[in-house]
Amino acid sequence: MEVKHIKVSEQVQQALADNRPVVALESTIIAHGMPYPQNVETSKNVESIIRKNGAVPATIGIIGGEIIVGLNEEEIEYMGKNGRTTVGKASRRDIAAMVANKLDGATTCAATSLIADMAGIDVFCTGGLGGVHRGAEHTFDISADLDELGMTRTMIVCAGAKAILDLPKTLEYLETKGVTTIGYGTRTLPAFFSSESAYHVDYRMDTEKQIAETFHVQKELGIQTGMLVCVPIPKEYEIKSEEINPVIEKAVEDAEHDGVTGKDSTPYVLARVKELTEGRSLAANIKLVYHNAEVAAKIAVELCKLR
Ligand code: PSU
Ligand code: MN
Repeated sequence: MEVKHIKVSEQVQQALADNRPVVALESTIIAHGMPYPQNVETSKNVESIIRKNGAVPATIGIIGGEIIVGLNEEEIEYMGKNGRTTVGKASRRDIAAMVANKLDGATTCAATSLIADMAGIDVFCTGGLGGVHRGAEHTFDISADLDELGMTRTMIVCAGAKAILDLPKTLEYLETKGVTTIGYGTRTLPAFFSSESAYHVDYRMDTEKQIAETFHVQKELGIQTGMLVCVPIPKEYEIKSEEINPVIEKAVEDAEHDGVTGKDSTPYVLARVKELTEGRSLAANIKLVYHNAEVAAKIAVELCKLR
């Protein structure tokens, strides 16, 4: 399918035309979510894990106003190196402005799932989803990721939401938007660094096939919402909530103290948590993304069998 302003790489185009599995990946995690050069290295490894599990990776970003689905190695390097300078953070609201003004943008979960849908890709894999921020009753800070899930038919595979967010409010909001939340092998909502939280997802599903079938039925019914699949971080890499939550609280306080708001809030808190844990949070973040990539690729493989 051809969409104006979107360049789909040849590999991805071919895979889609042949009904072979494709997994979309975001670039905000590269440009703003992790430091260089670990970001670029992680992104390359994620792509190779997706390939090993039978799917074609399609990392999405905007360079010089061109929306690219399937960034090549050079382009990923460019995103990873320039995240703090020229490459902005692109959510739904930013896409047209960046394209028209020939800017660089790293796409968030919201923008990536929207562009994936435009390109005909069903499954999108990331680390953590944005959500309702703590104190949202005062700041109104609710990630556009949640509304996007409510209106775009992409499946997002992630490790749940970070405890920098208000998890119960995030779940309430998803319910309001009509988004099904699925726990991969778990009934509790994974909390990113920790494999469990005190809150429940809607459904526990233990196989990729079950998840693919559910998504397929939703599409057959023409229900115009996304679906959220939460994969717990493997136990051996998790940081227990007793340990990580006080760190997160400190990072959120520091953000408030420094007057950080809006789109700068998430990257600030992520970087601060990394400093405070002396890099342990980054190591856990990388491991969970690898695991998500494996699960997402397997779901994409199962989905192709249903079409
Ligand atoms: N959470 C993470 N790592 C990330 C992000 C969220 O653990 O890199 C990024 C994702 O791209 C997500 C975005 O879509 O931050 C959400 O930002 P905001 O809260 O400003 O909507
Ligand atoms: Mn926000």
